[in-house]
Amino acid sequence: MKNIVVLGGGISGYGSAVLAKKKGHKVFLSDAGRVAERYARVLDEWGVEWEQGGHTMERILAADLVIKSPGIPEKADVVKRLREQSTPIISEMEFASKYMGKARTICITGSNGKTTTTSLIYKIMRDAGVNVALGGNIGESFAYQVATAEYDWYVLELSSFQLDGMYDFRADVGVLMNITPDHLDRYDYSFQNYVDSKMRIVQNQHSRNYFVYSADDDVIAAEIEKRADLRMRQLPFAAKAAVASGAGDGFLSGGEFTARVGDKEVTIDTQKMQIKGLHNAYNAMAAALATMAAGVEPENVERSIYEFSPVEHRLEPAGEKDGVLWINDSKATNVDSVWYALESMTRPTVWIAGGTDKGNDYEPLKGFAREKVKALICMGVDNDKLVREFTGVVPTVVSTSSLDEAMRAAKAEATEGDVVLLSPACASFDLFKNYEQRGQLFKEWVKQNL
Ligand code: UMA
Ligand code: ADP
Repeated sequence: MKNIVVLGGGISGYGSAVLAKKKGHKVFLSDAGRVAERYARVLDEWGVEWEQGGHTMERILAADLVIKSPGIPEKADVVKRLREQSTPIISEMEFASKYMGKARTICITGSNGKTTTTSLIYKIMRDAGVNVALGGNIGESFAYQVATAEYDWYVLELSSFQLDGMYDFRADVGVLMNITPDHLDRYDYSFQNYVDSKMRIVQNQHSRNYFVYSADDDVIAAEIEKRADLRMRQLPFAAKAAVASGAGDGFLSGGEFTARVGDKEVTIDTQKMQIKGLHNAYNAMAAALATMAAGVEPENVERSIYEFSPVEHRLEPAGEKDGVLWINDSKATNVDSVWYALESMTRPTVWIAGGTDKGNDYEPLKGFAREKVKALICMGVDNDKLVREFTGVVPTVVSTSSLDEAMRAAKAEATEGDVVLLSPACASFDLFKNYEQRGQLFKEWVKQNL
């Protein structure tokens, strides 16, 4: 029995606390803010001691082991104090993996495409009749599921914050979609620190494990080049140039991709998929490789990929009226995800962007903007930078400061055959609670005003 402290009482923390309690440890959960009613109830039901509104340092510093919620940064005072006295600090994933028995994991990370790829992998596994759960940076917490049910496979979306607290954990199948700058405020503004965090997806993998990764991503390719010690079976996927691997690979050419693992392969016509664009072809290739590595038969993989529809707020069609299609891509909170959104547009586009800028470099978007965007509607408290960057690049730039104003402006600009695309490249916190609320309000407006 260990004296375990769980920091943070959100979805990650309450699940960790329940699992630790179930496994017979002494548990104390501490939250500097408020613990939601629904989590408080579960903690009480399981007899977990907890506090909110502050961290009682004396009690926390007495822990043998701390499980830290991913949203709590290294620079938080409580974390610094624990580091000073070398208390082990791990993530929920690291902790829960110790109790999952013989279950195996497919773990997905990357700067963009995690949720889409994770959801698609989960669907393929479930449709194939596998006893599988979904967790990590999505849905119910991994730890809570380990505490309350038994599964053969876990499909886990992993953020860099979760990977940071993982040491002994080993993914049976690791998937790395891409690495582009994000969350640098948590990594001392060093891109390499963030890259190192993402590369933890391969740590401890041995020769029976699989690593699915984008061979088109220069950052990943450079990291693999540096690592002579990688012993797992590599499954690269690519669209630029085929990269063959003995274990298997995926390659997209002429709108069709073939994914092969060992002697099994599947061919997918991306035109027939419901998720569109080059990025979604990457996501589907990764999902096909990962699930075939987990033993799913190619015909099952094929059927589920064609059935899969966009996840909410990711290039999600929200309605069409008078020949104008409205698309909700509210989850596009960085430049790279917008690049893929614009890449996938096949009709003249009225583009709604803006919000809290994270130090964005808009240069990579200007090519597609010139080619496809007829009007940019800036939606934010401070639109100066966007207006400056795109004036002269697109024919019309309109500055607005509310969703209603932005939507009216978009409607006025759009004519038959156009798309109105909400793909902000920015966080939502200036005008909205989060990206979900921004996407929800977009969809409601479309429903009520078309
Ligand atoms: N808190 C403290 N002390 C502090 C700071 C915060 O106690 O110094 C408390 C807060 O008061 C709050 C709790 O910590 O009650 C919140 O913890 P958290 O921010 O880690 O949030 P959770 O609800 O536990 O959700 C987390 C992930 N959130 C983040 O990484 C920010 C969820 O990912 C994840 O699904 C969940 O754990 C289960 O593992 C969400 C996310 O936004 C989807 N992820 C980021 C992203 O996708 O960009 C990385
Ligand atoms: P994540 O969970 O990593 O944030 P999502 O699947 O939620 O990824 O997608 C986030 C945003 O990135 C959406 O706007 C989506 O259209 C875009 N996107 C999805 N897959 C990719 C990819 N492979 N590369 C770049 N952008 C992507």
